[in-house]
Amino acid sequence: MKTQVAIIGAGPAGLLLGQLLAKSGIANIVLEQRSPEYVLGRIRAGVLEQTAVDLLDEAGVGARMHREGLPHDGVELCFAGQRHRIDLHGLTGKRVMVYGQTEVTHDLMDARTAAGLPTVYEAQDVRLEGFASDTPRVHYEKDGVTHTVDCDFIAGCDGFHGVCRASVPAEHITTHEKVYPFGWLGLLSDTPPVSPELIYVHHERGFALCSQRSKTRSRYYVQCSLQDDVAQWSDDAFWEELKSRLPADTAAQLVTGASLEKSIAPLRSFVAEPMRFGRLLLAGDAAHIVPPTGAKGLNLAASDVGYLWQGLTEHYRGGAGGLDHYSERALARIWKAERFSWWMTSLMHRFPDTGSFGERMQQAELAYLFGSTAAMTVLAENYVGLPMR
Ligand code: RFL
Ligand code: PHB
Repeated sequence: MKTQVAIIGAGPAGLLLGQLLAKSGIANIVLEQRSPEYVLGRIRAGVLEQTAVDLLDEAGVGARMHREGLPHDGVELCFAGQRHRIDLHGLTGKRVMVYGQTEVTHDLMDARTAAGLPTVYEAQDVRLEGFASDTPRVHYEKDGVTHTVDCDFIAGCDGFHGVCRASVPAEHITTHEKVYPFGWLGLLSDTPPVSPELIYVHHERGFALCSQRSKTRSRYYVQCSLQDDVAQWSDDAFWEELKSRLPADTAAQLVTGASLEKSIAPLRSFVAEPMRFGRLLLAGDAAHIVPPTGAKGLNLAASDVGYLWQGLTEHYRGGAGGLDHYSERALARIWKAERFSWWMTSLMHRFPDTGSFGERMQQAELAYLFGSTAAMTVLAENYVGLPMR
């Protein structure tokens, strides 16, 4: 078959790009190696910046998000047993939207089906060819048959472990990486959130996060060892560990219940540069990873897609330059979000080598933060998301 843009990966980046391109009259196909059920079963992000909300609206998939999502005006940080609120809206005039990645993906999948746009799930052995030329191709296997897609561009939206970045010859790509010596153990439950806003907790036993998906569904995390096996963590052990890291009055209000999902995520900072290789364009986790502490991963995937959509639209309208600046524009925003996510992670977690000096530095930084409107504004403007330039 022939199309204009072959999109690899049906995560939020691939599906959002497909929807926006279709809106601009640009033909596209999405090739995804997993089943739709598998894609929807991954429990990931929960916080959307206004920029991501605007792009979902632009793609015409925002209706349920505005009905069911929870706008949050603030966020809390807890240290030395004290909860402190950052007034996001008061400090920046902006807020964030709590709406799960699962729901975003669901809405995008439904819109793609309703628009009759071609999507191939369980596309195996995707291979890229000729992206250094003007006539790239993608090959894949489905039900034992090999298929070929001739296209103008390949959009690599296939996540950190995908085939697109891996297809770039090593001499054309530079990577930067930091791996953190701990993970996050997450638990999802049908219990009301312990507090109306998110609470990020600094504690000597390790970091914890109280998040949510709705007024009746909660998502909690505790920092854990990378050697931990999720099977060793009973629900009771999780709740006990979480309570031990919360202030006593907050722990007393925590409603516990059976887990719907429990998993361990490693933490990593990673950037690949550039993001364009001839007619292959990377977007989202395929090009960069942030530790989840700043809630930036899904939001960066959305802003990459925003820049890519603008670039491809300009290209097809005959305007020069849009795609030439894609990588540079996207990376300028990515590096700032990498910095913020690394900073929040460094501030809030217990590291093996934190020691008493490191602990005092974290305490001093947190004490400074809550004594300074300037410092709180810096945190708030990064948390709600920097503007797309
Ligand atoms: P995805 O979601 O990984 O989707 C990539 C898709 O590509 C498919 N694929 C392939 N398809 C065809 N052929 C191949 N060879 C393929 N290889 C892979 C995969 O099956 C998949 O469907 O990447 P995308 O679209 O770039 O989206 C990125 C986001 O998923 C990610 O950044 C966020 O989930 C990160 N993240 C968070 N981001 C936020 O903005 N706010 C948060 O609150 C937040 N919390 C989180 C997070 C990530 C977490 N984990 C588990 C990593 C919390 C956690 C715990
Ligand atoms: C989540 O709800 O999964 C979540 C929220 C905020 C974060 C990370 C994850 O920083």
